[in-house]
Formats: sequence, structure tokens, C-alpha cells
Amino acid sequence: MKILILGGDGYLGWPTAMNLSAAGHDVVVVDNYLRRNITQEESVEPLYALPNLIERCKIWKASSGHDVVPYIGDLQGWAFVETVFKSFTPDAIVHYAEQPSAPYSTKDHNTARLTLTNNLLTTFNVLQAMHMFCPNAHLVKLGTMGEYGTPNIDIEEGWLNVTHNDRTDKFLFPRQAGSLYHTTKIQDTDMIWLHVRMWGLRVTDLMQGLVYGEYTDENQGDDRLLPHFAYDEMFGTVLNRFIVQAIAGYPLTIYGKGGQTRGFLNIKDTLQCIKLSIENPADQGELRIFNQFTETFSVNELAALIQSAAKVVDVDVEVQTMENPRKELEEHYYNPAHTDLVEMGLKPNFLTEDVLVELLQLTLRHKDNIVQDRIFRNVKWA
Ligand code: USQ
Repeated sequence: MKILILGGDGYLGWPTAMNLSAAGHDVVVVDNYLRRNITQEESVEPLYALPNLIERCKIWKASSGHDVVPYIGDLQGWAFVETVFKSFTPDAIVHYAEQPSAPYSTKDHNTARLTLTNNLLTTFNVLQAMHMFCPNAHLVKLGTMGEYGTPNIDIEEGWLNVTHNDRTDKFLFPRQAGSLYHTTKIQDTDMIWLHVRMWGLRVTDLMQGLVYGEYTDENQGDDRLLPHFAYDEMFGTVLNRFIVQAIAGYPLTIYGKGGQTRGFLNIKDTLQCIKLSIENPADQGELRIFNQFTETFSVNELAALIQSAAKVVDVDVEVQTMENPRKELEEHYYNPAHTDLVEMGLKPNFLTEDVLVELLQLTLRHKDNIVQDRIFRNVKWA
């Protein structure tokens, strides 16, 4: 298939590009280096430096023989979008091209505005381009489990049957996010649903949990092909942050009571889910929604797992409970369904001690790069 990956330089975009090209697909990647530029501006660069997207494509070609073709540009610009879609006309599009940090989206007016305009305008342009240039293509859009928030009822996979005054209909499951970033993902879903109904587009919207890990089948043995490893308060997610904090001798930063519970998955499982979705596409005029995670943990449970795994590499880890900079429930009910992708063939890679030890060892190799003041800057939700 001809597959276009938007956000191809990102934590998930680059591993997806290698994985799908290794599977024999014809892959084009697009990126404007938004995340690289923001992390430089904010002085929160990842644990190790990595080649840029053009260099990565050359390294991958030399080691695997597979072509991945890079386009560098901003998908908010219509002329650029037209060029990409007219020259490639994809069968499938994987859309990761968004500002992905909740704390960054709440930092100040400029960062909130950038998140809103970047995420919504990019999704809007992708839908317009599909309608004009490739109406039969399948869009695989990365949403987030954070769209649902933490309601006091079971979370279904995307949809809910509602009976009201003796009549029944199916609606998008109620969404109530906890940050502006997560809200842009809800707005994306709503905009996609409109265009599926209006134009008969085919779309899979993946409500993804928190992804952890660095290693995939394609990057073993060549660190230049790893995804970036963010550990700062804005772009690092909780598990990767705790791994780096453990190695840095920084007490694990548990926000509030630590009962916040989320869905998690290994980066290898993200790749499986994307491939399964692409190779078994949604129907024309269908918005298919899957909850993409394999297991749930509270922040306290994660901290305990990392404390225990760190003993294997002879590191003692302290934890600290700190005032929560976010506005979120710290103890709540959480029971989201997640069976559809397993029924399609997903074979989960669970969070074992071996997986944690592998990440701790990778971090130990780069310990001297850790900058302590990137770990916590207290970006408040207020
Ligand atoms: N947390 C801590 N200590 C930390 C960092 C986070 O206790 O040092 C807590 C947060 O308060 C929150 C939970 O851990 O309750 C998760 O926070 P996070 O920063 O790891 O993840 P989040 O902001 O929810 O967003 C991340 C990604 C986002 C993706 C989302 C999936 O940045 O792109 O959409 O995970 S989900 O969380 O399922 O919505």
C-alpha cells in the first residue's frame, strides 16, 4: 500500500515509518519539526540527540534497503498539503501530526493558541485533501484515551447506545478532557465524524493510552534509529519520566495522591495496532473507534514497579508525593473496554520487569546527559 505518515519525525511517527516500510509498504513521511523546535525553545531537549528526519531516512535505507521518502513542511499550509497529496495519492494516511503535550498546551496564551490552531487546522486540511485527492483512502487518526477523561461509568470503545424517553440511538461516547491538548483531540474526533457523514470518508480513530519504551524490531542495534526519549515535565510522559528520575537520583514525582489511573501500552504494540488498522481498513462512510492500550496502572503502582526494577541495576529509588500542578481526579473509577484490537489480532507486550530494566539500562548509558532542571518546572493547569 502507499502510506503517508504525518508527524513522521515523532516518537511514534518514525518507528511507524520503519515498521511499515519493513513490511513492504511504500512510505512517505511528513514533518515540520514542531516538537524539535519547541523543545529547543523551551530548553527541554530529550535524553539523547538524534539525526534529523532526512538523515534518519538515509540511515534506514543503508541498514535495511527500504526507502522512506521525507517531505519537510507545515500541514497548516494548504499549498504544501496539496503538493504532498497530489504527488503521492496515498491508500492510507497515519495522522500523528499534532502538538502532543498537555502541560505545554496549558502553559500560556501562546502555547495554548499554537496547540489549538496547529492541531485543528492540520486535521481540517487532511480531511479536505482526502476529499479532493484520495476519497477512497483510509485515515488512521491518533486520538487519545484522555478524550474520555475519568467518568464514573465504564468507558466503551468510542460509542454509546443511549435510551431516552423510550427511544434508542448511538452516539459518540461522552468526552470530557482534562487539558486543552486533549480537548483538541475531541474537537478532531467531532470534525472527523462530520466529514465521515458528509463525504463518506473511511476513518479509524485510535484512542491511545500512554506509550512507553524505545525499542522496536527495526531499531535494535542502532541507537541512531531510536525514537526520542523525552523526560521533561512537558513532553515526557509519566513512565519514561520515572525511569530517568530513578537513574538521576531524583525522587519520583508523584502528583497529588497518585491514584490517577491510565491505560498504557508498549511502543511495539502501537506499531501492531497501526498495522492491524491499516491492513483491515474501516468501510467507506465508517468512523471506527478503538481503545488502544493493553493494561492500566495508577501512578503509585508505576512508581512501585520502577522502584522494584531499579534494584536489578543496583539503584535505590525514592518517591515523593507533591502538590499536583494539574486539575484532575486523584482517586477515581476507571474501567475502559479494550477488546476490539485484541480480537483483530493484537498480541500485547506487557510491562514486565525485563522491559523496565532494559529502559533503565538504556538510561544509565546516557546518565551524563540528564539535566536536572528539565525534570520539574511546575507548569500549572491554572
Ligand atoms: N504524572 C505524575 N507525575 C509526573 C508526570 C505525570 O504523577 O511526573 C501523572 C499526571 O498527573 C497524570 C498521569 O501521570 O495523572 C499521566 O500524565 P502524563 O504526563 O504521563 O500523560 P498525559 O498528560 O495524560 O498525556 C500523555 C501524552 C498525550 C497522550 C496521553 C494519553 O502526552 O499525548 O494523549 O498521554 S492518556 O493519558 O491516556 O490520555
